[in-house]
Amino acid sequence: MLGLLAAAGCGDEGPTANADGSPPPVFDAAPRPDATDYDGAVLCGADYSERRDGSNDPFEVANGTVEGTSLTFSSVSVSRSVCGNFRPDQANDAYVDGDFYSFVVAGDNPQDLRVVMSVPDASPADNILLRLYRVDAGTPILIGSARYRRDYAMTVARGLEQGQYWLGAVAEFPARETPLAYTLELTHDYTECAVIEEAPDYTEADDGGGSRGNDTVAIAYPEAPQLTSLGGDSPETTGLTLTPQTPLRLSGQSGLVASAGDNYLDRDAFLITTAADTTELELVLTWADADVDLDVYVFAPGDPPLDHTDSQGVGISDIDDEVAIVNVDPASAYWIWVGAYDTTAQDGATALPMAYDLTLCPRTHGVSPTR
Ligand SMILES: [Ca+2]
Ligand SMILES: [Ca+2]
Ligand SMILES: [Ca+2]
Ligand SMILES: [Ca+2]
Repeated sequence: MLGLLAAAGCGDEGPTANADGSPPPVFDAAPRPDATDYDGAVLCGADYSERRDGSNDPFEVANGTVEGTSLTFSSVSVSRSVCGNFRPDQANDAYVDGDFYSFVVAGDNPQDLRVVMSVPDASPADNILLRLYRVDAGTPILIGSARYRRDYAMTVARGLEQGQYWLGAVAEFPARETPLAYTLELTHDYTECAVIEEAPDYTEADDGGGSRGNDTVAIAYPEAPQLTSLGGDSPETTGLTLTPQTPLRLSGQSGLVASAGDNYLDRDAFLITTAADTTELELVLTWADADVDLDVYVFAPGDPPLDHTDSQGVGISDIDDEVAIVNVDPASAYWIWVGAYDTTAQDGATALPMAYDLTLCPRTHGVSPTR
């Protein structure tokens, strides 16, 4: 379905350190009227600390440029960290504060990168986003995006080739009264979610002859996902609980049906519950190599505009084997949804109906699974 999102408004690399090693000049914009005058320096013990808040946003700030960190990530890196502040005096029309940092992936071997944002003083009222971009010929391409939920935001990007990348830390409205400190940590992704070959733990059963029995959610881009207007459809009741280190397999069939008005053909929803210690979920959707583009989403039950899959980034693509790693709450119900993207106007989706498998790997976030 969606291709990678090209972001506009990029600028040149920010200033690097002076020859004597001292910090680069600060190009902060003039303070806004009535803005609280915060000290721009951030001291947090990370490998790199934010230095020029007023100009480190190439997207929404005039003459803004990405803040160069000089950080390199390679196969010998243990971890790299960046810290900064969301500052209310940085607010613009789009959001409260956007901080963008560049770093380099080095070496001949592709890197599996896991970026985790922590904001110790965040409250549920804060709207915080984590972004990851690959820079291609000077243009930043969004390859990962995640919303801060409960106590972390995370995006995982595998197989990163050497080159320049950007991190983005964005605080949306409402603005706080005071700055909010955050840390971004880059580590090697250590997880694995192997496709299950054994018999499925649950097989789609309630779609009916017309493949509409379990649709439940419609997605018409760029609108947020919504309940279908079909009436009478409901998610498959799998009865399954997602327990850390216990992968499960769901199987289904994407039927040969026309669109009901949105961007998808057959849509299949499955109701599933997380265990008390499940706080991260990886999903691997597989199907035969043929002319069908399947996508997977994770929604709050009954509330599809609340899409937990916003972290999938590169997972939203037209390549086979969709992979998504999402932040989930413990002991909570979710709707897991598989849809066939409608490419019939381009004479596509010719391989329907198509059987698919969904391997679900639940984890406790931050706890290393056996590899
Ligand atoms: Ca900023
Ligand atoms: Ca900032
Ligand atoms: Ca189906
Ligand atoms: Ca269906």
